Amino acid sequence: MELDSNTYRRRSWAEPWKIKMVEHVKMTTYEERKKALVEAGFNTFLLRSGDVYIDLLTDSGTNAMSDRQWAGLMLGDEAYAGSENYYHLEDAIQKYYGYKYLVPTHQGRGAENIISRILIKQGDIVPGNMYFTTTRLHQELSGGTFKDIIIDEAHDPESEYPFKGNVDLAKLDALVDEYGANRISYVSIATTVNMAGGQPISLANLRELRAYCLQHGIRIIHDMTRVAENAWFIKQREEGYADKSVAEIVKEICSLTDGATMSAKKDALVNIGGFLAVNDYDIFEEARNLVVVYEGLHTYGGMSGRDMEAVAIGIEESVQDDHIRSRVGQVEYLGNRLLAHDIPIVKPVGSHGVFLDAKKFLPHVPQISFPAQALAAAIYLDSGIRTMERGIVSAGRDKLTGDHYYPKLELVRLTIPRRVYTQAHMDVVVESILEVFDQRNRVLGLKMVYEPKYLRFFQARFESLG
Ligand code: P70
Repeated sequence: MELDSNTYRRRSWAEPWKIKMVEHVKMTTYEERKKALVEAGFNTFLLRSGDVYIDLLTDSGTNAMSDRQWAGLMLGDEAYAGSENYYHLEDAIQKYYGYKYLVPTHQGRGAENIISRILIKQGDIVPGNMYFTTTRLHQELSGGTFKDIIIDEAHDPESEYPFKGNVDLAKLDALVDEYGANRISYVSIATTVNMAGGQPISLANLRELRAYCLQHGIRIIHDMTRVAENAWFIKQREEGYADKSVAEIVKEICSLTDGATMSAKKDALVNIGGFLAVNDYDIFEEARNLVVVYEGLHTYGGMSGRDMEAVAIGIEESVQDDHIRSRVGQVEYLGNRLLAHDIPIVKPVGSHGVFLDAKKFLPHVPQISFPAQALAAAIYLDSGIRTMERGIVSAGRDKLTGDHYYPKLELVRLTIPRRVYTQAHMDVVVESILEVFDQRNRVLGLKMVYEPKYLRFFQARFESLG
């Protein structure tokens, strides 16, 4: 029998790897989970991971490294200065992202601190495609004020717009009119937009933004934490990109920006690491000087040599079409199964997780009783699955009025670590969400009893209202 040449083409998003080593996970009883949850003050960040069955808290630093990355660890050059691995990382960043200069940091927020200190002056405005918690805090600590210029669709969980990470240029233009371009430190662009549900920006929008910014002399600083995932959506959804590789699209995105902060703990498939990358030599020089104050010498930042080696290899693996197809495919599998049961989630399904719409899931819980926090607690109680609140607790307080921000999006994030869980794990997650949905009227909301000053969601404590 003659088989046509397409017969062996891979049709499913099935993983392009097999498992060489396993880590056992623990199943717990309802009583054990209840005790752990109360001890954690109903905050999933405060649970011990030993009490967690499937950990969907974050995709940050929770990735499984490849055999090549583990082998790379053995090539760690732990010289204090001028480590070989630094140069390998620099090569990878130049080759795959196209940025000229590298300043390594211990993780993303280290890079955010440095770039904010360099570019933001007291009283400046920093527009961006939705806030991110650590990014906005560093902007504020440097004297800036973040302004959201993302399109309105991004704040609507029901909108199926394919590029909900896009910038509304009219919103940016209004800020330029009001404050003047010289009070705008830079435009902060994230790929993908975490707080909107892992939603991408299109290249057409980024190109338009670039033209506007060049005209007004405004820089674009790229939060490239999930840039390969953003590139995958461009390949799927944007006209003219279907035949381009993810690697090509990633490079094109980066070329439209002036510099980037990176948490390598996501896209780049490692457990720790990050960097600042810029094209302007003067900014590089200042950053290279500041990094020795906050992170470490400029050839390691906060990373060991072996960490830098793993990041360099991870960057290369992260832009392979097969890898990204399966990574996003798994997230879409989970999202589509939940949608089939009419569970309210942010649409379209995002790149790094599925986001439950807690306002719709628990319509009887007012936002001030922290519905997303309460829902994350209920899911843990049901099954030991750990998720993360991304709503009013994460949004924090207005630094001027002291009142809570009341974000439109009140979400619970089911974040999928890369190369870690199987399709059967995703099925168990669906079972648990369906169970909690059936019993949703029993979830009554929470009261905050301890509130830290900075990034309160990490350590806040709650009590149940019933
Ligand atoms: C998450 C993690 C980190 C992150 C990010 C974007 C778009 C910068 C960073 C900072 C970890 C996290 C951080 C704050 C609150 C909850 C969780 N996101 N930009 O789980 O990078 O963590 O390396 O300093 O997503 O989404 P880093």
